Amino acid sequence: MARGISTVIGALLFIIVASMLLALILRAFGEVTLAFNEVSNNQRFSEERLNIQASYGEWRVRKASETLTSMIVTLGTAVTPLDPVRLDSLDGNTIVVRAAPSGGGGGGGAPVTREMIRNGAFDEGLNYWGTSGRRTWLVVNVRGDNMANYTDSLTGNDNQQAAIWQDFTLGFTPTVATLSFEYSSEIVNVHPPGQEKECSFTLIVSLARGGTIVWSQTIDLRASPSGTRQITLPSLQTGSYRLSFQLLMQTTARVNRATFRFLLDDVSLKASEQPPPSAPGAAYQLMVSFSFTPSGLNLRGFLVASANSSAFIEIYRWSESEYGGSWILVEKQLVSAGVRFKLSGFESSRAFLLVTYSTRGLELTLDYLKVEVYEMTPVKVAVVNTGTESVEIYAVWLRNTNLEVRQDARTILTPGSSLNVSFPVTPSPGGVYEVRVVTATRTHRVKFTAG
Ligand SMILES: [Ca+2]
Ligand SMILES: [Ca+2]
Repeated sequence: MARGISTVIGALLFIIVASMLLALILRAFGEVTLAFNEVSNNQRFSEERLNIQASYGEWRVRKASETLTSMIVTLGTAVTPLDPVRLDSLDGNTIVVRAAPSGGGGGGGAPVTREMIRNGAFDEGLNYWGTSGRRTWLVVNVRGDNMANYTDSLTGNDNQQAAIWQDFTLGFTPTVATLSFEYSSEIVNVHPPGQEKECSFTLIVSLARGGTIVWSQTIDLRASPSGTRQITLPSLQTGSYRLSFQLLMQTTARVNRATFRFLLDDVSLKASEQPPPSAPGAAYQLMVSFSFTPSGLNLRGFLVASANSSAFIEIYRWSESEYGGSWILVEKQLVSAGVRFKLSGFESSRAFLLVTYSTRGLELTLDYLKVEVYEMTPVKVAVVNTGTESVEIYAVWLRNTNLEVRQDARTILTPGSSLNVSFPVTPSPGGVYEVRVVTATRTHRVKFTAG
């Protein structure tokens, strides 16, 4: 009986020891396979990893007087001059606007006509005008009248161009828009004499909206060397515009030389605006429209103001759609008398409306308009080694359909370190670019759209 028991205990002990041994063997095997897997995983994932980032723009602070192209009191009156310089800093030098009593032409009254071109008579030199051409555009005084002048002398079989333009923003949809200007031109000192017919001199007047030409007229300056033009433009929408006068000058091989002269004056683009309807029940109303220069890609900022009595202040911004567009309320504040407030709802808009209505008379004091414009800068590329192995970098490329710039960079990037490469290329807004980073083992590609 006792022997039987000890045999059973012995058998049990054997089973326990045997299973422990088996477990040990299995575990050791498991560790080996695990370690083996890790080695093979490491080999698979030790491929280089780079984080590539391109920067191509930055926010720049611009003065209100540089960016604000127009400030128009649509309802109400200006108490001080509407000089944007007054909004350049928070210094107590302010613009004051007063709400107008409703009913006095508040809703649906006669259209108000506004001049969109600044310095169209050239009495302030070439202020607000942009120019191009191999010669310099000048302002000359002809019998007491200032006008813009371009003069160029061509040799035979020559072809030259020049242009003068002005940008403006239409902060409203005009009921009618009229362009007028005066010009005169001549071709002189033609050699051999009498070969004027071998010269061609053309003026192209055009209006572009957001870079797309919406209207243009070509004038043959040999057939019509001078004149005054008044043109009713096709219906225009709110937006950023450029009015251009482009000169094309050409000579054939029969001409040895010829001088082309052009004068431009009294440029005007008048747009008529229908006043907005009155707010129901409001005794006093104020509406001021602001338009910014189209330069730059995006815009942000704020307006600091105060009111002499408690009032609702609203900011509307223009929203365009494929069907047209409308003003959309983006900010509404209830402000207290004499307490400064900040309006920022106009961000990323080219034009905005400030609207208040109240039961009492109201004056708004505007002191500071902070404006930052997002502008394109030369491309900078940052390459960071986010892998676990060092990476040898040979070169960094910047490419698109028109350009290919290579920067040599014989560098070994250890894990975590970075390389910065600058390109002398300022991207064009909306352009698609590719950055290629060439390493000892492969080429990394990253695409970006500027703007
Ligand atoms: Ca003039
Ligand atoms: Ca100020």
